[in-house]
Amino acid sequence: MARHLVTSALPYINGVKHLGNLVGSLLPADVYARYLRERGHEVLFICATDEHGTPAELAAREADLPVPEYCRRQHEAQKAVYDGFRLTFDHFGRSSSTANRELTQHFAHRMAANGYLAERVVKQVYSPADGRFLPDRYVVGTCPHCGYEAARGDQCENCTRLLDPTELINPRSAVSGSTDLEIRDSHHLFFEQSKLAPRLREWITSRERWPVLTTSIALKWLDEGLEDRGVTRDLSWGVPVDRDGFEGKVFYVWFDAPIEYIGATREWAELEPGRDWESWWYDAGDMRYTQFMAKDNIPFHTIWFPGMQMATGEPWKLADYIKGVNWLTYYGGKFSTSRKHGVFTDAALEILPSDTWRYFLVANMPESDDVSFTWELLAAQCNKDLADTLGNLVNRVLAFGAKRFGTAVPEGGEPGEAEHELGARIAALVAEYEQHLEQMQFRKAAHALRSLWAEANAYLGIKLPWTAVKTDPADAALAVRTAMNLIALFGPLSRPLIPDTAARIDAIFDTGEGDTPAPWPTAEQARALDALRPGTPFTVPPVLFRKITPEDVAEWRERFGAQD
Ligand code: B3M
Ligand code: ZN
Repeated sequence: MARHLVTSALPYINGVKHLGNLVGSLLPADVYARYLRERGHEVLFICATDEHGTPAELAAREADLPVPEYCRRQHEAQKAVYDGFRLTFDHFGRSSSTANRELTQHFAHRMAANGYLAERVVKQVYSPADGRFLPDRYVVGTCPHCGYEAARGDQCENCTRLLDPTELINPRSAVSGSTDLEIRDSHHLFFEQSKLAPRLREWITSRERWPVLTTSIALKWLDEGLEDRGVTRDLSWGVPVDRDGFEGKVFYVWFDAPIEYIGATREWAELEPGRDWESWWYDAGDMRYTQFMAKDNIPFHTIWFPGMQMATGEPWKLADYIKGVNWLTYYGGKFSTSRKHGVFTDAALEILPSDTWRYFLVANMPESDDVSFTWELLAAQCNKDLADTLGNLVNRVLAFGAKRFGTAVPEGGEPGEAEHELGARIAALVAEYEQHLEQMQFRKAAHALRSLWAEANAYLGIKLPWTAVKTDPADAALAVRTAMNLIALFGPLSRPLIPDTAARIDAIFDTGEGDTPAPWPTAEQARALDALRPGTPFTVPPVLFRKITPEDVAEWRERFGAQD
């Protein structure tokens, strides 16, 4: 069994996130972490809120709160939502922690000592109307590369290129809209990442089986040439730069944010004696580190952060695998936090159980391309897969079993060809499912899980115990027992995707193990389908998934502003 570190990209602090953030990093990371734990690996699953930078400052001002208080509240609000989605972080930290401040300052010292941070005077945008220097992303204008008119000064959302605000055509202040912008001098630290380009290229090209999306974005960046980038800002909210002449300046949010993966691990370790964070990060050759993120974050994780780690000259653990995904769109348009377009995670939990969301989002993960979310698709797929294929199966089998044979797994009948063939197919599907989860092919994993549920229905469709019971009760009992065994397998197998439902399935059969969840089945158990002994008491659970009605769809379209 191996040790695994799993991190999800850190959600930014300025408000509850939308479904795109969930599907892009948090959820796949959780499914993977859960799967690894099921298979007996030691897992540390780390996430945190990314709290620095101007958007936090501005959101706090809008909420009329001091920034630290705003961040504290928003952290708690996000944490509650992630608990609602059953995300099993070992620690959900905060990039504003002391641990992260110390690590960030340490990184900067090491990078400077090794000649990767250079001091430069830069021309910076100053807005007299706003009375402040404008951070990059608060200067907006036309992208010089693709012509997108609402490009931000740090990055063009349209073509994903990193920008410098002075490159923008027709720049204006995003705070006040003022076009009266001055250029003033300010001194800053620059990360000379181009010096690391050969090492980064060698690292990226030697990675095995990375997703094409990840590698292609990383190589595109290297091919275009790495530019030195400023890592300090004229702001008050952030990690202070502890260097002479830098009083009043802080590190750029993208400098301290990835370091918070380490910071949060240290926060986790500080919570209990005996935990150590260094073995996960420093000289941690024996451990496998997997990162999850949406595609806009890929450059920061394939180039920027590993470059920072290399530049320290210290043996920080680099990612072994970077899973990047495309966008989930809302009716083909952008989910947008700022424009309040699409479904927010807190609202999502108000209308449907978390398992419904988890299943749908995993089954439609934008792995090979962008995927468009629609309420119609959600309703159709969840009704079919969750309510019918799984939910109905469970209820039908248990209700019928209870009625005809009593509330214990029935005995009688001898497994024959139908059961042997079924066992072979189930074992093969379980192996396929495991492989997809291991390789983080989430859509395929959801497909395999759904196929497992469907096998149970197909088997019952052949055996028809509801009618067979009149002519051949032993064979009907065999069919019911076999179906119950399948249902029992669906508990552990469904756990990474739909943990609440899995727990309800686990609770159906009283195997004498108390509250201990059923273990992940071995290949042999999947094939034999007889782990559940005759006589095992069971209860008939209430309906697992209620159907989504056309009225629901109409209401949600209205509430969340769907447009075709
Ligand atoms: N907070 C993602 C974003 O807000 C950013 C990820 C940081 S990961 C170190 O778009
Ligand atoms: Zn552009």
